[in-house]
Amino acid sequence: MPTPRTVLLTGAAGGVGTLMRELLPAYGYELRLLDRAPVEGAPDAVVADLADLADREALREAVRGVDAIVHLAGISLESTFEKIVAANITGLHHVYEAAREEGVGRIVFASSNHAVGFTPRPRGHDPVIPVDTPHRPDTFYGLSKCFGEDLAQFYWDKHGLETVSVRIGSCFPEPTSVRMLSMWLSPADCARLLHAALTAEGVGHTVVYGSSANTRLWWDLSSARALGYEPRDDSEPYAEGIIAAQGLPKADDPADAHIGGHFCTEPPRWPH
Ligand code: NAI
Ligand code: 15L
Repeated sequence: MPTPRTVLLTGAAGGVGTLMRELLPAYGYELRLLDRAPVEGAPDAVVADLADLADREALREAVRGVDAIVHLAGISLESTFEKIVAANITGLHHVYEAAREEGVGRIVFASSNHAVGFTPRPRGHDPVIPVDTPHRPDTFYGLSKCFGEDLAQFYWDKHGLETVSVRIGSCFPEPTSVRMLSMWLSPADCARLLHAALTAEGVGHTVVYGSSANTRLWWDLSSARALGYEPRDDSEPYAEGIIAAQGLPKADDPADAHIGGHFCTEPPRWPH
């Protein structure tokens, strides 16, 4: 795959989108930005003026002429089933249809650790979690990411549209919890991983875990490394401070039993 020049970045106003808007241009990409919320500092660059994933025409216009899509937009936490369906299932379908109709060859899809959130955390000398571990969603949100990975596989098998599904751990400027010492994806490593996912040859549909080279890593980065991803960051320098402030997880706390953490145990927090 020749390095794509023009990349549509959906969810550009969000946390990861904001970080990637700053970091991806250094790899030579010209970003086209899409979000339903205003993208601070880049109003002129937003195509289709505050486009929602529900708007098929706006999406089609947004993808026209781009070489690839980094799809971050959507509901990023647990919500009502209806809201999740609208943005993460119907909206995702609209993105894939727009890409198919406009001949865009590759999508990098922001999947999540919550697609496999009920997977038990490895303890002691347990092997790390392989990328082909069964889906075990911990929320409607995680369930939508499982659907997204299957949709990606379907569009590859049926239409030859390639996807790298990145099961992102926790992508924030710094790790802020003991759990994140295992899951952290530094912004710089996120940009490295997205660049690898955009440029690797013949990915078909590839699923990778998205974390930095954390000392306390729970999952297997080999499918990401096979794309050319070489993480350079490690959460370990933050460990002493975080553990001193928060303590180590208690072995009998159910929120600490699975990789999805509190997503596995907290009751829904949205109004019914
Ligand atoms: P975020 O919630 O900060 O950003 C999501 C963006 O999508 C927002 O700017 C929002 O306005 C936009 N959006 C939501 N629904 C939309 C719609 N219907 N039409 C157009 N735009 C819409 O989320 P964040 O943290 O930046 O995550 C980005 C992606 O990565 C999400 O898909 C999330 O599920 C995934 N992810 C993020 C992780 C993280 O650590 N930040 C971990 C795992 C997955
Ligand atoms: C996610 O999927 C969320 O989008 C993000 O906000 C974090 O909660 C992250 O997972 C995590 O598990 O830390």
